[in-house]
Amino acid sequence: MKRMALCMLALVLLLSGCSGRQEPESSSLIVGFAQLGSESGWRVGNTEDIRRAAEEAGVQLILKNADQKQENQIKALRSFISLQVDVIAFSPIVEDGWDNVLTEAKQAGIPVLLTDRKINVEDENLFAGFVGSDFLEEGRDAGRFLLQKMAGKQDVRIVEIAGTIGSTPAGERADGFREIIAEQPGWQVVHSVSGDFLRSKGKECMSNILDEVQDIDVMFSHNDAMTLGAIEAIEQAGLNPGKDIVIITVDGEQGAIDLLMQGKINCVVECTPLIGDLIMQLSKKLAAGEAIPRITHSSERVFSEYDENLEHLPARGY
Ligand code: GYE
Repeated sequence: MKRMALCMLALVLLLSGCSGRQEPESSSLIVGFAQLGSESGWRVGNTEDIRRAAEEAGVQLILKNADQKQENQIKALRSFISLQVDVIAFSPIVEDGWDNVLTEAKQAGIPVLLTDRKINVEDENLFAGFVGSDFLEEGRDAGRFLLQKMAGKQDVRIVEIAGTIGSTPAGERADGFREIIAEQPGWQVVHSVSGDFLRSKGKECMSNILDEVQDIDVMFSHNDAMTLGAIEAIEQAGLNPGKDIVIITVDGEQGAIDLLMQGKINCVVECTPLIGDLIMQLSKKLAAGEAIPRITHSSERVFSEYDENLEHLPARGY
């Protein structure tokens, strides 16, 4: 019997050797990833990058897309708990409402990694760490560009097209921006509306605002998708984006960089969705029972009309 088992094992080893393929080291690691939706080019790029990184890292990825609904995301997390995955990673659509399901994950002994957005929970130990952008700094960068662009101007009227209400990027981009422009008492955010990070809503919001007021100096939009929609509305109203209205946007999708080069956008604050490799590295550590940093920020930059050689930028990949 024993001889037979050894022969079988030898045969398996021989066959796997013959295939010439090296099995990835952590092929047994299973990560459940609950994506929040597909609202923007940024998000689609993020999902693709996570799939690519998992494959390259030999991680078995179970990816569920919540189509912009928190209840779907909670359902996905519960299904990962019942499947007993090794690590749960998710990009929370809003900050509140996660205490119960994350308590269940903790009771099941499954470590949780927050990606891209943060949460408010009573017990901070319900998640191991966060990986993503520094949204407060992105808002500050948007404000710093405006200080340079509008230097010396007493009165500046700003429209803000904000992201999803209750989400980390919407809250922190708004706070960071206000922190910087507070230095200028005559500069006011005259309208702030949520376009839910969607191109269609960005267009709708801007066109409603332009029906009411035309003397807008600046639009600060929390993502490129809404910016592209809002620019359509601005052009339909007979105004020149980038000239009549200074346009500041966040993300750095290829479409926004193209409009920056055409002079229709003045400043693009980068927010990278390409965090798949970091997610896989941190997940492997968590699965091995190792500690991870509470916060891992991706590195980012600002692109603006003051940059030279924008045409030599490599393709953005999202
Ligand atoms: O800016 C936006 C996306 O959470 C950082 O979500 C992300 C934001 C990003 O829909 O385009």
